[in-house]
Amino acid sequence: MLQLYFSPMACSLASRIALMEAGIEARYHQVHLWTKQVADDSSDFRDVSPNGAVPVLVLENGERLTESAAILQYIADAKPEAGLAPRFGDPDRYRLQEWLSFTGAEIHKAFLFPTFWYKDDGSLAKPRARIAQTLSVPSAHLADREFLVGDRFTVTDAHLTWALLLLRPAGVDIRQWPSLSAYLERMQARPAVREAIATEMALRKTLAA
Ligand SMILES: N[C@@H](CCC(=O)N[C@@H](CS)C(=O)NCC(=O)O)C(=O)O
Repeated sequence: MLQLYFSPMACSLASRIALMEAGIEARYHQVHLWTKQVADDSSDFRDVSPNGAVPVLVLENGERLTESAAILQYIADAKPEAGLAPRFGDPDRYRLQEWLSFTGAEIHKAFLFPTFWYKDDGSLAKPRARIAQTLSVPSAHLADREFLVGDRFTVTDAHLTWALLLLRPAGVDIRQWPSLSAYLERMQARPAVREAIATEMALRKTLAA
C-alpha cells in the first residue's frame, strides 16, 4: 500500500486529494513540521526526508518519492483509468508539467513558503509585490476553462487548489480574480476535494488544541 507523509493543510494536501480522486487507499503519516517528528511514533522525519519537507510518498517497493510534481504524476499514473493526467506522448502532458512547475515554483516557493516560514523583516515585500502578477496568469487561463489542462480534473488542479486555499491565510484575497475564486469554489464542490480538506482541517484543529 502507498504511504503518504503529510502535514495538515501543507502542500501534501494536493497528494491526498489526488489519492482520493484516484480512489487509491493509502496509509497516512502525520508530520509535525516544526519539530520534524512523525506523529505515529515520534520518530525523526529527517530519517525519511533529509530535506525535512512533506510530501513524501513511500512506494509499494519501499522506495521514497519526494517533490509534489513527481508524486502527483506518480499517483495519476498508478490509476490511469481515473484520468488524472494526460498519458505520456499526449502534448497535454507537458501542459500538466508546466502548471505543476508554475504552482510549485511561482506560487508556492516564491510566495507561500516565505510567507509562512520566514519572519517578516521586510524581506517579504518583493514576493508580496509580485504575487498579483503571478496570479494573473492562472486567472487569465481559467477565464474560459473549467480546469487547468484539457476538459477534466487532473492532479495539477489538486495542486493549484491547495495553493489557492493557502492564499487567504497568507493575506491575499483571491476575490480580486473572479475566475480564480469561481475555480476554487468548483474544485471545493468535488466530493474527494471536500473530504480531503475536511480531514486535514479536523487534524489541524486537533494540532492547535
Ligand atoms: N518542492 C517541494 C516543497 C515541499 C515543501 O516546501 N513542503 C513544506 C510544506 S508545504 C514543508 O514541508 N516545509 C518544511 C520545511 O521546509 O522544513 C514540493 O513541491 O513538494
